[in-house]
Amino acid sequence: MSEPRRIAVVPAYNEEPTVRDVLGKLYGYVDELVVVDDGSTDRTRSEIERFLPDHPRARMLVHEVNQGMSEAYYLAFTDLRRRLQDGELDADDLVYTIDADGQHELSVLDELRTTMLADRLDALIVRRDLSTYPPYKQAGNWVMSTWATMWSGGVRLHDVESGYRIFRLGALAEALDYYQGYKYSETVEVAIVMSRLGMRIDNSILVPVPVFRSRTRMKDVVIDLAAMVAAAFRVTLRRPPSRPVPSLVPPVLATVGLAALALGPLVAVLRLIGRRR
Ligand SMILES: Nc1nc2c(ncn2[C@@H]2O[C@H](COP(=O)(O)OP(=O)(O)O)[C@@H](O)[C@H]2O)c(=O)[nH]1
Ligand SMILES: [Mg+2]
Repeated sequence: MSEPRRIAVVPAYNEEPTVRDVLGKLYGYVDELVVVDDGSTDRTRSEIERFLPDHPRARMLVHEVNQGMSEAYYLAFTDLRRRLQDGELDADDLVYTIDADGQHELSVLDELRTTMLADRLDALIVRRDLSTYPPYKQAGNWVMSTWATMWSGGVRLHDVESGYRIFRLGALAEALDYYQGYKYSETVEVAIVMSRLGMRIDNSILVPVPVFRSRTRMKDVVIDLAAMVAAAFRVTLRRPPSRPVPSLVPPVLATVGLAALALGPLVAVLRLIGRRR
C-alpha cells in the first residue's frame, strides 16, 4: 500500500512577519501545501507570492475580503473533499492544519503522523502545552475543553481550541457535512462533530508552544460555546437514521443543572446590589 499523501492547510490573515518562514519550514514535512490568504490587509499575500515560485508543491487559495478563520478552512477543505470525490485523493490521505503565526511546533510533525497511523486515528488534535500562557487564557481553555467534553458524547477533549491537527481526509470530508463554522468556531465544531459521529480522536499528546500569540476575544469564546451545542444538535438531526449517535439528554441535563447552580449566586449578588442603593 502506498503511503498516505500529506496535505497541509494554512489559513493566513495578516501574518506578514511569519508566514513565509512557517511555509518554508512546513514544506519539508508535506507532499502538498495549501495556504489560504484570508483577505489580508498587510503584505501577507506578497510574502506568499514570493514563496510560491520555488515551491511547486505549494499553492494559494484566496478570499479577496477577510471572512474569518472558519471560512478560510472551509474553502480549503471543500476543495479537498471535491478532489476526494473525484478520485484524485484517497480517504486515508492526511490533512495537517497549521497556523501561519509560528505558534505550532513543527519538529514533531513526523512523530505525530506515526502516532496517527499506528493508532488508526481519524483526528489527532494536538494538546498544546499552555503553561507559558497567561492564567486567564489557561482558565478559558479549560472551560472550553470541559464544555466540549460534556457535549462530545464520551471523548475526553483536553485542548479543544487547538488548531494544530492531523485529520484523515475521509473523516474530515464526512464531518464537513455537519458544520461550516463562524469566525473561529471551526476548531471546536469539528471536534464535537467527529466525536459524536463516533470517530477515533486523540487530544492528549502534549506539544510545547514556541510563541504565545492570540487574537481571540471574549466574544469568540461565547460564540464557540454556543457553536459546540449547535454542532451537537446538528449531528443528531442530520445524520442518517442508520447511524447511532450519543444521546443529547446527559449534556442538556448537565447544562440545566449548571444554570440552576449559577442562578442562586446570581440572585444573591443582584439582591446585594439592590440593597446598596
Ligand atoms: N485572527 C484571524 N485569524 C485568521 C483569520 N483568517 C485566517 N486566520 C488564520 O487562522 C490562524 C489562527 O488564528 P490565530 O489568531 O493565531 O488564533 P489562535 O491561535 O487560536 O489564537 C492563523 O494562522 C491566522 O492567520 C481571521 O479572519 N482572523
Ligand atoms: Mg495562532
